[in-house]
Amino acid sequence: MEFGYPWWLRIEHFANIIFMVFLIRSGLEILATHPKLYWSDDSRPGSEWGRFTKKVMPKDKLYDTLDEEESYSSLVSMPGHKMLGMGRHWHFITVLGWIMTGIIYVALLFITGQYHRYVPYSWEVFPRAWQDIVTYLSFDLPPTLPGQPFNAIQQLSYGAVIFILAPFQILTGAAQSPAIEARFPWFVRLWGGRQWARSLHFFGLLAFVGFIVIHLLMVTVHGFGPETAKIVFGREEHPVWAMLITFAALIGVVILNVIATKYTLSHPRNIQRWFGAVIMKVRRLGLHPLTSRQNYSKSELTPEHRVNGKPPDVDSYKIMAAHDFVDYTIEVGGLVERPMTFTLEDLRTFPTKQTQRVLHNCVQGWTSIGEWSGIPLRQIVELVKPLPEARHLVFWTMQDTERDEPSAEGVGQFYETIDLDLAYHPQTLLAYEMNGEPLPIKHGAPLRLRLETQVGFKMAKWIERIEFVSDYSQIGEGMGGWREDNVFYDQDVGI
Ligand SMILES: Nc1nc2c(c(=O)[nH]1)N[C@H]1C(S)=C(S)[C@@H](COP(=O)(O)O)O[C@H]1N2
Ligand SMILES: [Mo]
Repeated sequence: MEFGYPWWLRIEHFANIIFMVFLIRSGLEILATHPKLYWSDDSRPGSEWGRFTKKVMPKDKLYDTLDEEESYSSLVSMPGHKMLGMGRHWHFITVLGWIMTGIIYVALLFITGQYHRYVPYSWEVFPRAWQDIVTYLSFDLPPTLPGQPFNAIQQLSYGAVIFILAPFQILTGAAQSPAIEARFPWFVRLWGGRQWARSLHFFGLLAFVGFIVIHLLMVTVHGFGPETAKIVFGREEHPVWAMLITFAALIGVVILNVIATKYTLSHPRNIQRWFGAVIMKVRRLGLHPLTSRQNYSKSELTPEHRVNGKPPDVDSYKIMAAHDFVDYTIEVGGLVERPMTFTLEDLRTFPTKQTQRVLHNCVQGWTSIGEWSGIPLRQIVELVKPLPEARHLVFWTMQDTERDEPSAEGVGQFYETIDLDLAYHPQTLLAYEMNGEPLPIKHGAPLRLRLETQVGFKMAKWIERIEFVSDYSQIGEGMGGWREDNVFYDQDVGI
């Protein structure tokens, strides 16, 4: 069999460069929002094994995880400047492209038989690969394997990147999806937990970066002209042209990144709408149908569950809290047959109290495990009877973000929407207790949503009203929630 550099392989190689650059940069943006890595799913402050921030958090006052966020430069991350929403859009849109390219690439490798070049068919290859490293280190070039385009160390490292590292990165990424974690808790455990998966995903990044650096170095060592000729023309010819075309292509990639970054920073809403349309279709198809089946053991509960969002800082709320929320009511209305109002006592005396011990995934990357009790939302929905045109539920909260969290990027009443079918999921809960105690104020007292297949920001705390609507385009900025409106997240976030 003739091993070469067929046209499809060369196109794939170039597409891969573009996708990898965006994946790495947007991945760093996601890291910046919680620049700490842990081994334990508690994400206990101070227990991180790796930190990529200089910020020191106060010990004496309540801070939330938004205060820990870092702003990285656009030179490092995509798009930079604390734009997690945009980082996520770029990461997910490029990962779709990257996976598709990868599938086509691997399929073509097998169809054409080119895959043999990456498979070590004899144990001999391993000692030879070691020999090759020694040869390189003595500034010499190792011989290629008989009948192969590569030497032993090349064969092993290319094979490992394609067949081990790439799938590893996809799987550790998937292990960070709340929907997948909720439906297949064993899959999270397989990696040693959610924070292990996140840390391993980071090691995957380091491995890719290491590979890219050494790969570029080796291309230079072997001869930049002839080597780039293989990947530009398919054979060793016109080395000078090959070099020029390679440089032009690399400059093209840089220009593409500059334009994409500038546009993303200046028109985030457009990116959110365009990329979101694609990403949400994939999420709705793949992740939306998954239902949560979690039940962590009591011993796994996080002693200090992390917090995001600042409670209502207003007398009416504080007085209500001082009276253990006896005056609290929640209104359920909108497009329903029977609008209803419940007191906390009404909810507590519902016969179907449900308790669940679950992993909470903040969009920022931290996790905690908590026990939540309340009533399944499904039962409220069945009581009020949504009209046929009702499609979404809006959760209005008592939090005025301008008043309560002035550092947040946005103003107005915090709200989130969910699709009606999520309201029917078995572990979708209106929770009034946490870890066996009345819900603490910082976790959303007296009532908060628990939605175990979605990212944390959907789980509105301090709820005061639930409204059934046919669509949410007339609410706020029309994107489906306060976070969607102000920081450009997607409305449906199974990952
Ligand atoms: N009203 C309101 N609800 C909110 C938030 C908020 O800022 N305001 N933050 C959300 C986010 S981003 C997360 S991760 C979870 C955190 O829940 P916890 O503080 O109980 O851990 O609450 C969600 N609900
Ligand atoms: Mo969050």
